[in-house]
Amino acid sequence: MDNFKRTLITTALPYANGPVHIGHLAGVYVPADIYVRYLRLKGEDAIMIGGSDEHGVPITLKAKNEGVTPQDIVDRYHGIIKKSFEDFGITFDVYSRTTAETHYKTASDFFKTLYDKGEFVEKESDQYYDEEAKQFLADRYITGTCPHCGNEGAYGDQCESCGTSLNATDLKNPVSVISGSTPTIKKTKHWYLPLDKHEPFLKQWILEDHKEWKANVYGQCKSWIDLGLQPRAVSRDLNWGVPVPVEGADGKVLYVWFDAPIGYISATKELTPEWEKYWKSEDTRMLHFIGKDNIVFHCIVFPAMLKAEGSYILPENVPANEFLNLEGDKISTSRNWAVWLHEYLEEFKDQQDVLRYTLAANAPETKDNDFTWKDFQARNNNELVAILGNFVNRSVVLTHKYYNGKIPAMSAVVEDFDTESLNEIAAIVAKVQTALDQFRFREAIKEMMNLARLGNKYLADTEPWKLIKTDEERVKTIMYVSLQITANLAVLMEPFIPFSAAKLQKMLNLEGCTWDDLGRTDLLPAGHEVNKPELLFAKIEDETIQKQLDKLEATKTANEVAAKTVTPAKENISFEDFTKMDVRIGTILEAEKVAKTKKLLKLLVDTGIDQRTVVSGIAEFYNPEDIVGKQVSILVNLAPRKIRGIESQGMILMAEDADGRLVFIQPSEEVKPGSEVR
Ligand code: B3M
Ligand code: ZN
Repeated sequence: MDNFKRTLITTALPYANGPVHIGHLAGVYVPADIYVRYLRLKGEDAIMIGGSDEHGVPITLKAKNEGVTPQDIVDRYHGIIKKSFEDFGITFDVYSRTTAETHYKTASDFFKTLYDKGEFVEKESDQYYDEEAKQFLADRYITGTCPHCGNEGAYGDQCESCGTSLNATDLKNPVSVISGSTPTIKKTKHWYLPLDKHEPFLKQWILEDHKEWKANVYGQCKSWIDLGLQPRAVSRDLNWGVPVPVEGADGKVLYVWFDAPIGYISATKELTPEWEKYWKSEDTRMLHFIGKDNIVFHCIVFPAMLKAEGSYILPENVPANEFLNLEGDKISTSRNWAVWLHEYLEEFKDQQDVLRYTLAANAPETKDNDFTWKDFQARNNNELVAILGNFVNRSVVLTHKYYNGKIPAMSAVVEDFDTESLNEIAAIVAKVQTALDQFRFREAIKEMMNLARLGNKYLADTEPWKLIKTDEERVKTIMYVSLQITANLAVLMEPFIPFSAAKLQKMLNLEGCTWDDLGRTDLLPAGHEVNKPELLFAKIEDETIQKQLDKLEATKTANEVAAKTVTPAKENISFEDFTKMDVRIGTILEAEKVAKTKKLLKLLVDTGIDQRTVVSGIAEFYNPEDIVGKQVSILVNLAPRKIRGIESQGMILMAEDADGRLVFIQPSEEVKPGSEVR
């Protein structure tokens, strides 16, 4: 580990405004947990820091929507998140939260130090202000009409309809979310971290001194730096957060991205009075485990803060991951497109390791990746059950069958294949280690599984169940070898699938092994007794998977309906544009189905002007015989179009509801055909 004496691992602090899902686990917490377990097994001084990020505007908005306080929101989700992590065996040394008292003090002091050192610049800017509520409005507190697509519900920072990112002052007809009034513009003062000033340092430190960082991380840093770094505001006008600790800053709090990374420091303080050893000595190696959307904060902003403060170390590496998608779609909390960890455990009780295994084997390390339930099932059935579980089970079962559960001594009858297989253990362990040292977790877990493959193949090739009748001596050797592979597996599995590792170690009566023991071929000495076999994994049936797929399908349908209910408004048109449409009331004279179609009816309509043929896609909702004589609205000056070979002259206007059901638009009393609609 070079010249480092200890490792400080930080993991992104999830926002406490929703539960955590598989994307969180795959991107940050499973890799970090694998890594810290690995270091602990090696006997190294390593700690893993985590906690909930409990500030920021979305939390205050959620509270407002629910009519509760922000503290209520974060209390609720901090609890849920913390429990999910525990359930999945994510072994934080401390899991804190940014509303903790220690954190307020730490963040506040940090700001004060930078302030006193003159590390900030103060600037005035224009900001929307709600005169009724008497407060400045964060971008998310303003809605208005998107200047690009006309969506009336666009936010001050982004239009979710067309995806454009906006400045609050771009919105047309801005409205305050708090009071519903039209906000005014007022001047406000904020403190900025002058990243431009730190640019030369960051350039050297990242682009020259850390060329070994993952390509996705290095690349993102490079493009930020190449664009030129700008001062960043570190305060906000908001009443939820750590108050800005200087005079005249009433109503201002630290920007959430300023206080959140300091949360790593506060949590370490909670963990140990020796926290400075981890944060302030050059022989500590600090690693930030994060997702790709957090790269700029951890590689540029936070290091600039730490550098400006002066007494802290900087991260040695930031092994950020890309995103995990779900069944081909972006995971989204608002669209409920996710596999929530607490829900997973309801369906797959005690099967944490299956998810840990799948997510690590499929980790989005170099590019975005997709989680599919089919792949999850295949990983479980074809790998965990068929290879690992099967091998381990056969070793233990045969040991009981042939030797009453006692490890046999290796006999004098040894073939090359036996020795080669024993030697292969250390070779595989070395590969796992190399991959872990380089944060290549997919490869590491693949190699771990290769040890099980080795064992499985060894048993299949040697077939002790056949030899037992003819060559008892060789079988002793075979069983000895496969039990050593099993024992090594029990230890090697630990960082990746800790629940199963613990189960297997218990089954083998194997205790206290460390990473250095791996590769040994006497982990289970002759005469050592193992316990009764227990299955480590169970097959997952198609029905179980189908249930999950159905659940997602239902979410999709619900989202489509919801999206339709609130179709965004179209762009404004002029009155002239409107008058171009000639809409009349007409009477349906004849109706018949268009052959070989499901949806189309051919209608003859009296428009008052003439009688004309119109093809209309309403056959799923109306029978031809029921609609003859009905009055309907018809756009008569739509250019004629051929539909299924029939010339359609105009269009019947229909109302369409969220389910796609079509109904006629009729005058409330009978009028003369040809009456104009306007
Ligand atoms: N809460 C953002 C996120 O969850 C943020 C991370 C903070 S890490 C200091 O993506
Ligand atoms: Zn828009």
